[in-house]
Amino acid sequence: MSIRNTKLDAESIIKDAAKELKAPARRLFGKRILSLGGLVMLSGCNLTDDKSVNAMLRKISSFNDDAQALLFDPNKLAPTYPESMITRPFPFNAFYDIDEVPEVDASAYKLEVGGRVTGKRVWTLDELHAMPQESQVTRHICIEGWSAIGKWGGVRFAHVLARAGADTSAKYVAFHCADNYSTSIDMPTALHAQTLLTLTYDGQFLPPKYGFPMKLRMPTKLGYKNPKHIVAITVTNDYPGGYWENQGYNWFGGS
Ligand SMILES: Nc1nc2c(c(=O)[nH]1)N[C@H]1C(S)=C(S)[C@@H](COP(=O)(O)O)O[C@H]1N2
Ligand SMILES: [Mo]
Repeated sequence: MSIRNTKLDAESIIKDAAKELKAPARRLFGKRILSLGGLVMLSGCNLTDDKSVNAMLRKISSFNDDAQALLFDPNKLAPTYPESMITRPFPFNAFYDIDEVPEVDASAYKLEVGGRVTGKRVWTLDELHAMPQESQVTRHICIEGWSAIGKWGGVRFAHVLARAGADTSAKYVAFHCADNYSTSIDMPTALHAQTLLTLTYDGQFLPPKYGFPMKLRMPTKLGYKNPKHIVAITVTNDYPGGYWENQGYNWFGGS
């Protein structure tokens, strides 16, 4: 957002706020909110200087997360597609180039589940493969402006959480990855029927570029919320943030 030296520029404040206020929240308030008066009312901020404008934008942004969470229907399924529509080759994306994809050693690998859990905390890949497997053909949407249809297979994340004895009244599930990527999601999405801890891509073990040994796949969330190379999962009430979320991407990240 631009620096204002002398007087506050109402038009640019409204433009910035509109950007923060993504579609679901905008639907809640209609067009009325997009006046300076409406923003003052919603945020309780005075907007007398740049500092208060920034505080207002931060509030609007977290309000947007809250509104998305409120509007999230845990029983609504994302669209699925026939296998003939799979995008080939499926794109690779990460915060680094493809030649820097981490190599995770399958035999030494252990998944750690911690935080608010009372059950199984350390998992091998074999144990995950031994659980009932499901697959889905869904659309992955990246915030950078591309989308692609792919086929992932794995274990329902709700089943993993159940065996881990997770406190499903906790707010967040956080993920730490072998490449030091991180993200976190809301519990209703973690328990959604299409949220899979995937071990395969298109019928093969997940190749390194798509996140070996596992990627959490959620067709209800944007690409950056879908962590690859997961090594640790934490159930928590403390807001965990994430790699892109800490740089300003919307935390809820619904698609
Ligand atoms: N560990 C890890 N997970 C990640 C990322 C990453 O850089 N590291 N990038 C995210 C983003 S922005 C996208 S679009 C998808 C890309 O997944 P793909 O390579 O299977 O297409 O992974 C997501 N998960
Ligand atoms: Mo992305």
